[in-house]
Amino acid sequence: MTAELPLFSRARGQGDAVAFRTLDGTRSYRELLDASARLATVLLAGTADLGEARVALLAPAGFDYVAAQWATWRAGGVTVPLCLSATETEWEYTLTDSQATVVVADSESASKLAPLCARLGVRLLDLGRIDLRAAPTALPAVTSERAGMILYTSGTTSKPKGVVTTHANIQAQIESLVQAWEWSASDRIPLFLPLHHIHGIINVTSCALWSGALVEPFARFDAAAILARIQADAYTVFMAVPTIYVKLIQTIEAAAPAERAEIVTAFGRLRLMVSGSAALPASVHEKWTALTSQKLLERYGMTEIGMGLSNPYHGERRPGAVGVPLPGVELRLKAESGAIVAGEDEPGEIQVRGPAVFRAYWNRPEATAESFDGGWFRTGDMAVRERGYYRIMGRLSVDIIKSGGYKLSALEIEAVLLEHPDIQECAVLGLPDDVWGEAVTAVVVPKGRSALALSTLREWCKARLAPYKIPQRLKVVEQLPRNAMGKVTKPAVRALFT
Ligand code: MLC
Ligand code: AMP
Repeated sequence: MTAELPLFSRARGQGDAVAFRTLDGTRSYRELLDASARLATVLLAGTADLGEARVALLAPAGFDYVAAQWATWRAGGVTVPLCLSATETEWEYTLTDSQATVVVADSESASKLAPLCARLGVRLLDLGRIDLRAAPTALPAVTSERAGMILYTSGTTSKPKGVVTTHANIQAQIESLVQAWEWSASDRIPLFLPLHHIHGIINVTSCALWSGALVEPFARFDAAAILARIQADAYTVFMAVPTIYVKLIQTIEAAAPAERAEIVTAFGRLRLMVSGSAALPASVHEKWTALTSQKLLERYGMTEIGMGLSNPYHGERRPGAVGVPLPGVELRLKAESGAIVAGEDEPGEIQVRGPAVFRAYWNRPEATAESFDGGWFRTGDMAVRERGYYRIMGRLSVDIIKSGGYKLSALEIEAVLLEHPDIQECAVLGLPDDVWGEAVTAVVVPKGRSALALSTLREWCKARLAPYKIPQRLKVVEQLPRNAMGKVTKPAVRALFT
């Protein structure tokens, strides 16, 4: 047998252990390896190695999704996960920017993508229709320095950038968490986070499958369905974004007293509950502990670096703090003065180095070069170290919004809003919100006397932006605040709300 990546040799050792469990039954590690080898053979279509060709994936979380991801990696390709709720324009951008040559999709997604793939000349494989009966062929030897994944992340540019990670980066991201949070083959975890971001891909799915654990996928986050499984003691580990904890608290508080007591006791039996992808308000942390007696473990990460900081598995989990560097992560704070922060209580930008840090932004050498400072990745997040633990203070860029754990670019949303026939000018920002962390807010100057309402604007946006990017609030103004140079300044726009 040819040399294979450790993820697959480890899976081989799991044999018939259950990898996925749903209402329809279970699927084993052996089945996952077999299905992915057959699908890899179809992807290869007679060639020896995909040679880092980009294979886009669009399917709900589950066995088929991971079989397609593993097939791509085993055939020597690079996965480009697409967002299930994106618009056709957004899919087109990701497919063309990544120069994907194949899309693998479930039948429902395949029918949505068919016209686009035909127009772009991209091969479309429908997971519901592929004939996987033929025996798998020999698969190429894929070394860990090769690229494995491109994840699109919004940032300080209008269009999302592709973050290229190698198999070695992916492995380092996984191993760091498996070690720190003591993953084992006896773990069971629900998966309800989207699979086009690392929280769902690495922290939940890949860490579980690396460890021989069990994943229970859901088509979407559905509080009632998940709480029923919690009551059935289905899991040992739980990972979510802060918005989900807020929504769970609301659901638990609305439950009848007997059911409520059962749910909170069942949560108390989990061995680990993690929050990340956005700031967990200390009040939510404390409320969760009061309700369930679980101390949430908050950690900090980013698509480009994997996870960087974490409260300890054993030891104090401090509300409002993100703990200390994870295994394998070198981290420093760089002050505005340019000096490296030496002690405590002095803020600086988080910069990270180590084997988990991504290789480059896809086809953007300048953006890649700008994002490194002498080999250290500049996260754009500010933090301070207090009594041994780091605390995130905010972001350097005013144009990045975090809503429900999704990172959004204000510039991207502004560019779309400016296409609206009744909008003259606009500024988009994230305003504090108890449920979403930040709520996407549009401040617009209408053209002439046009009337603009939030409901019609949201409706108009639906064809152009994924649902979570669509403004939740709207303020119509006669003019945007400008500085002496005539430039719109976001802090002044923000001040309109205070
Ligand atoms: C959904 N909506 C959102 C939204 N998600 N609006 C703003 N921000 C969001 N994030 C909209 C829906 O379109 C809908 O609009 C309305 O809100 C209510 O929808 P819902 O169905 O009740 O919401 P729900 O589906 O429950 O979504 C909530 C959520 C989801 C928290 C489950 O946002 C989510 O999966 N977030 C996780 C994102 C993630 O994985 N980020 C990790 C990035 S990696 P309407 O008009 O239809 O009513 C990263 C690195 C790291 O950050 O450190 O991990
Ligand atoms: P993404 O680019 O989607 O991977 O999002 C990464 C960003 O999420 C980071 O740069 C932070 O701004 C934010 N983030 C992740 N975890 C936390 C956390 N625990 N607290 C505050 N912000 C966080």
